[in-house]
Amino acid sequence: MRAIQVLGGRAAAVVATLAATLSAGMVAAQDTIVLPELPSIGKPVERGIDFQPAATELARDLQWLDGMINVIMFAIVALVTVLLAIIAVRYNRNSNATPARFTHNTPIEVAWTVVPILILVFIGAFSLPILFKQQEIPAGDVVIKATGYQWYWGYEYPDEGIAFESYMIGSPATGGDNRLTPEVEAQLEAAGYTRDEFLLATDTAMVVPVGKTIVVQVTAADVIHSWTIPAFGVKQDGIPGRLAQLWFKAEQEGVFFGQCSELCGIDHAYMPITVKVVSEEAYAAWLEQARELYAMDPAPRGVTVASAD
Ligand SMILES: [Cu+2]
Repeated sequence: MRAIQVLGGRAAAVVATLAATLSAGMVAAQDTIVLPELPSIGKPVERGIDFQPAATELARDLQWLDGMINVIMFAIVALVTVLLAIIAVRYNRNSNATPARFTHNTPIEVAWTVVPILILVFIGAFSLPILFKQQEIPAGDVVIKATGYQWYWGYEYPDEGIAFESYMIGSPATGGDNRLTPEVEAQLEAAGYTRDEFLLATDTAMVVPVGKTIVVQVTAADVIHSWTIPAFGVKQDGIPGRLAQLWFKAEQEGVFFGQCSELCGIDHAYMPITVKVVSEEAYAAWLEQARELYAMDPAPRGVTVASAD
């Protein structure tokens, strides 16, 4: 549909964009809007076992919480292991032939009830504020609706009248068959991605300004999908007929990746999420072109899109 639109009346815009694209030395696969070159930050790394670098306060919070709870967990595991070892050595049949036969010890029972309660209250005192911070949705500077489809994501900027789809580079919609062929590799490179970003990179990306509160309304059109960007510390199921929300404020410019995180059918693995965090100026420039290129279908939809504020 976009292609038809472009052919129909956007020839001048396309030519201008194409010229800009060529002069910038990079050609996007389908997305003809040129963005400044961005570092690729939020993605998995070879043999990585840690979190992706936190790019929002939310992600920093929950990575810190994970570390704190890990300390408690390892301390408990160490304590139990030591107790088991002591008992195995000191109270086996050889070293303790006649065992004591009591079955109750009130002080110990009180202690092993109260101490875990205190530990849980301590964890709750830190985890609940972090949970509430994620779940209390602030007024967004930019509101975007993300809709999961089998198997791609659709993005709408209702306040800007923008709507576009985002397909994995190498998926059937971009002329591939979900495999990394030399053609797909060329497509990736042309769009500014590397070979190892196959399965993560999309033809179009959600574009947001750095340092602004972004509210994403997540839903789905067919089955349940899940929208996530690990480096932002956000994940939300998109459920048909419901509108859930998440928010984030990205602190650095760059490209961030996520993948659909709710098993949604045969091509579940091939509907990644690409978010580009750009400067305010670059965002304004992108918006201007996006309003032309991705103009929302003006036909009445019978559905009013909710706004966060
Ligand atoms: Cu999915």
